[in-house]
Amino acid sequence: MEFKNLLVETEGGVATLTINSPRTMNALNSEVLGELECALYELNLDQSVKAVILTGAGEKAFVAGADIKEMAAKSSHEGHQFGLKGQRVMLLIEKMTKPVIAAVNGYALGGGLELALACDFIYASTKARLGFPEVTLGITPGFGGTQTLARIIGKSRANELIFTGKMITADKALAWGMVNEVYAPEELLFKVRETAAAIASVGPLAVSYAKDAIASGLNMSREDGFRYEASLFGVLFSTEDQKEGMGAFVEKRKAEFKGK
Ligand code: CO8
Repeated sequence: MEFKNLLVETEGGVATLTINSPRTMNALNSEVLGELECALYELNLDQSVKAVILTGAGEKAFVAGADIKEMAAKSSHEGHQFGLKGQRVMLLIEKMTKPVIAAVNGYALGGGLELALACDFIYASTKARLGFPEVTLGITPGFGGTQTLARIIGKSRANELIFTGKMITADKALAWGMVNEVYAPEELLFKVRETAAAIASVGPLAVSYAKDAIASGLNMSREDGFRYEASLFGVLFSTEDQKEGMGAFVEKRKAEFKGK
């Protein structure tokens, strides 16, 4: 499918999805959100894709937020609908059966930071600046940020970031546990691709079930989470991938996983 605001490239089981409207700092308007929903849905169905990288075009921004110019004139009903549309994209990323890694190459603000946080983990460039400036516009985060951030960095740090609207550096985000690694801008995509390729080389069903167990477990009691983990673990023993993975270890050869 052709997109006006996105680039999709796939190589070696890794898809790179680039939001491509650098003149507006890759801001999320209704059209971009609609395209993201379609592209992510398609990538989720594509069995040849084992991991997805999400990044922004240009040198300045990952995504500088929801499109303020589009939002400015919205009615209460339209604002609600817009919020739900953005939340659908965030939830879709979380529910995808393959990992999505955010390569945060510049500003990740408001809806842009919500998008990055919806991914399974974030690598950032030293140029990245992260924050929730919504309060400076008289609104709150609306694509799930108030819910997601505190679960990742804890209530106190989430409060400080959201109440002040300030931006933090990539190093601070690393120290706060929002991003996993920080790299020089010219290294970022190479490093993200390296990690995505490592994920693409292992058992795709195992990765998918692990993603499900970790994400679902966060919304369960520990005991229910243990039970859920055990049931997924059991199901994997009915797959060809488990036979292949363990067989290859015993036969001292590289496993050839089929995702079955
Ligand atoms: N929306 C629309 N346009 C934007 C946005 C944005 N979020 N960010 C940047 N742009 C545009 C600018 O308007 C400018 O366009 P033009 O050249 O036509 O004037 C162009 O991108 C370049 O921007 P700047 O000239 O401002 O570039 P600077 O390098 O000086 O500054 C910043 C970069 C710091 C990123 C600055 O542009 C900025 O502060 N942008 C706004 C950041 C922001 O407030 N983001 C949060 C938006 S609100 C949000 O995301 C809510 C999500 C949930 C919504 C739920 C609804 C219910």
